[in-house]
Amino acid sequence: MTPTFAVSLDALSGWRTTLARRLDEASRFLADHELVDAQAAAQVAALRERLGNEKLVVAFVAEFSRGKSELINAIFFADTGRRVLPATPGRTTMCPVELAWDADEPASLMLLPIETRLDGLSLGELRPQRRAWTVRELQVDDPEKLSQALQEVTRTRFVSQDQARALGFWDDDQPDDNPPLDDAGRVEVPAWRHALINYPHPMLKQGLVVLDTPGLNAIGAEPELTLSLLPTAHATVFILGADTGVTKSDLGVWRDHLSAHAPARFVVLNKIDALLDPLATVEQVDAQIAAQCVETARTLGVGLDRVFPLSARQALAARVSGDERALRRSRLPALEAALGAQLLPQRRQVLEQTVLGGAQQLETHVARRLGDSRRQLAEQMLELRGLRGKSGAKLRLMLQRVDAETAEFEQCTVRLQALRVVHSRMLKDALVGLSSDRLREEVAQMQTQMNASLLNLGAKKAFIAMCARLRKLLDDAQQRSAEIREMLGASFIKLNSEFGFSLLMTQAPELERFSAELGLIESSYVQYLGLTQALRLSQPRFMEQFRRMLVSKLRVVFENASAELELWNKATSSQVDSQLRERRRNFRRRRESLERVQAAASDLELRIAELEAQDERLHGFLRRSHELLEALREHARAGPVAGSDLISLRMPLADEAEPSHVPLRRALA
Ligand SMILES: Nc1nc2c(ncn2[C@@H]2O[C@H](COP(=O)(O)OP(=O)(O)OP(=O)(O)O)[C@@H](O)[C@H]2O)c(=O)[nH]1
Ligand SMILES: [Mg+2]
Repeated sequence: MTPTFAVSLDALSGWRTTLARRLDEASRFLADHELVDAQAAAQVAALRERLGNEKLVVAFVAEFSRGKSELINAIFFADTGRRVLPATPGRTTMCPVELAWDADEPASLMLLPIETRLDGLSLGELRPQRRAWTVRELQVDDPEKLSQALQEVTRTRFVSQDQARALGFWDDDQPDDNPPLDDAGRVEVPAWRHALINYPHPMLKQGLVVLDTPGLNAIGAEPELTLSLLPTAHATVFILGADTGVTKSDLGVWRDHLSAHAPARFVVLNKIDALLDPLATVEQVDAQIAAQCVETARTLGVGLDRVFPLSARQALAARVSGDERALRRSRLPALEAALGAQLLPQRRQVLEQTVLGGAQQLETHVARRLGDSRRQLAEQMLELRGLRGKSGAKLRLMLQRVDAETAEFEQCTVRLQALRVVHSRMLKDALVGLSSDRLREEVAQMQTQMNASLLNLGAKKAFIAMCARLRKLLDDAQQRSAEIREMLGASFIKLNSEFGFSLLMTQAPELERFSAELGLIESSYVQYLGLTQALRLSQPRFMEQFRRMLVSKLRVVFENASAELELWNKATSSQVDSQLRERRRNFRRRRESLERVQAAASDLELRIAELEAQDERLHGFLRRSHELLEALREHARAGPVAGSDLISLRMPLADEAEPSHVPLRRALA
């Protein structure tokens, strides 16, 4: 049997937890023994953060009343024994509702008042501003109270026409789409702009985020929802009513918001229970459902395997009463299985690659660090062994040689200084194109072009032109980082041969990933600009909101690209610093051991034995780091296993099997 979505999600999350634990074990060992520098430690921390906070967003999108909320109830909340999200006639979800779990916060409902639209701040900017939100604690163990509290997402208010216009719910140019007026001439608008439900549901605890949306064709839909939340969702479930078929407005929602995100779209033909007909046989009804699925797939241009006929209402009722047969009849399990089969392998692959790459980098880092230390130990041993039976005069000569070699080595500092100057200038040049100032300039230029065109009809063109300029900036940065790599590579070869460094050039960061992200933003915004809604951009308030949202999205891409470039450069130059430090320490050590041997000849054998023991210990560190990182990689490659027992996968903890608990520096003391 195909595992259900919940079981697959469970397996994924169990896998992630184990990966995080293995990474913790490895990184604890590396830190305890000082086998990583600050840069590598930062990389470990970033990887750890990703493993812990990975989110999986599933959005439910449809016209009004197709059964989005009911379907979410059936998939996620049936265990409460009742309907939790409002989904009965007349209880329309008025604002986007995000369900997630953040263990650092109490279970709560956070509501953003609709008036916040007037300030022009985007949802992204308002998210961290707690004061902007109305917070209600949720009583999760009382389903009745819980469901009562959540009724809040259906709340509306009546405002004057002018206020409605200012809030974006009234458009004089599109009178047909405007909401009806009450007797006093007032307009009914949503009370809230966005709702966040922090709820300790097992699936939400595992990093799932569920997005319930209000009917999208409605005038006044939040641009942030269509431009930011939907395009970044990992899967989108589009819902139709079997009783209504694909209506014109359903098609509008599909075309405007979903047609661009092909790989993770699911189409649900809900309410198949409404097709039951006392005068028809079961087979006849089934044939009718099948025919409707074919028709739907054809109209929307998706594969038939993407269309899922079901009844959310029956599924919820069946789950609440624990009736397995009725649940199968509702046909919900097929959708859940498909969601699991689509999403989880994709997530798994991303995480696996991240972990494998991270572990490999760490291992290279550790091997290099330990390799350097061991090489230096070997040199010292060779030198001391050569002293066996040597006279005092010979010892003095050797001391002089160490001093001469030290002086010769110190000449590298001038060269390193010059290298640093060139490197930092090149880096600065590479980063300037990714700066936020530069980004702002580009957006400002786009805006000037948009404003110059009549009714913003040239908006799309100006936007596409700006994206092309931004892509060029990313390409330039990539080109410059290749130049940096070339320059450093050539210098490293010289430094290695002239001064005995073992500097290693790593791959320059790939900025293509950021170009791809830019492409994603471009395609979702182009879609938006192409809509009839684009006319709304002629309203200054919407234009401002659009600009802010765009800038905040682009800033993330550029900041990440710039951070990655900087990190790589830092890691590369910190390699030089740490080797320089290590080499100096080594010269000092050589001098000290010669001095000690000079003081008492009997110390010689003792010192040699000490060095041998140190080397043995370092070898043990190397072996153990390899074991720990290999265990991490192996687990990453194995992937999630449904129903796996985490305990049985347990590796011995670092302290149980490790040769000794001594940091690298002390091991060498
Ligand atoms: N017969 C039948 N009715 C259903 C089914 N699913 C939902 N409904 C009903 O359809 C109506 C709308 O359901 P909701 O879940 O509120 O729909 P929605 O898409 O969230 O609607 P909005 O929040 O208004 O956008 C409610 O009266 C539900 O009880 C179903 O599978 N069969
Ligand atoms: Mg709803």
